[in-house]
Amino acid sequence: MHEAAPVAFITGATSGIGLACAHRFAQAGWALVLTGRRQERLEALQATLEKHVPVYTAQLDVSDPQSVASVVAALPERFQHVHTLINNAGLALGKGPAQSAELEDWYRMIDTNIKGLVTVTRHLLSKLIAAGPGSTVINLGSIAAHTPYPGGHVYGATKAFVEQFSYNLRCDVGPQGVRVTDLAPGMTASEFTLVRMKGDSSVADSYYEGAQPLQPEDIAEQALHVASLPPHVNITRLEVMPLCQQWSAPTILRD
Ligand code: NDP
Ligand code: 8X3
Repeated sequence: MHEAAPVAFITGATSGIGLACAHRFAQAGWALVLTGRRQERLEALQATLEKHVPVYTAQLDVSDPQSVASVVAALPERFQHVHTLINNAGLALGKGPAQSAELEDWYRMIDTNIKGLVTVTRHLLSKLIAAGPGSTVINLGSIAAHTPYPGGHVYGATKAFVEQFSYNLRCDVGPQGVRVTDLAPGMTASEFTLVRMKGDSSVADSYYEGAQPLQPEDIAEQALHVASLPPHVNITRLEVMPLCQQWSAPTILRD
């Protein structure tokens, strides 16, 4: 690790878990590269956090490979030595059955949660390896990778990809000193459901009503923990659920 504060590169830092990671890592003294599509939120975040730590922001749609390449190539010298990558940008779209889903929604989930994640990872791998032992890739998976549910279709499948990609990536970069973690939350209060329901806040509100979901800060705390462990310790998968969330027994369809 470099003597200066280590650098964390966060995708989707404008909301929810990514935003909470930005605040938590800043509190712990990390230098930050913060990315997302909403420029005004990035500017506000930079104004707040750069009073405390070095911050570099870049507008980035992870599903645009050219944009990913340009952002990584343009990193200022101070932010070149990326020690921890938090692949957080992601989304679900729609919760209806597969047979009535919009194909465009499926493609966007695949483009963001899979293509975006692997593109950012690939572009940063040499920097993570150069950062030395203890560098870390934290991929935001989900309990949905293991728990199929009606309307989960492509979203759950993208998170199953994230889990398996994390393990396979670790096989290659682990010997180079890079740890890889699939950080898999359950129900977390963020803009996630609002985005999934395409702005219908009534569904989002009722989803969280009467429950005590995880807060983005709960997951950010785990991300910091994973990235701060001694270099020989790699948490390969970390699943976190709110206590109010339960598994269901398999459902039997009857005549
Ligand atoms: P939010 O909707 O609050 O945040 C999602 C973030 O992803 C935003 O900052 C958004 O920024 C960014 N984003 C979305 N699409 C793109 C894109 N194409 N390029 C760059 N950034 C993008 O949701 P969460 O914080 O809850 O979600 C974060 C991650 O956690 C996701 O991967 C999600 O699947 C996962 N997760 C969430 C759970 C939950 O219950 N909330 C549970 C399990 C996993 P912008 O719009 O500015 O680009
Ligand atoms: C989000 C968790 O259970 O809504 O990844 O799919 S869930």
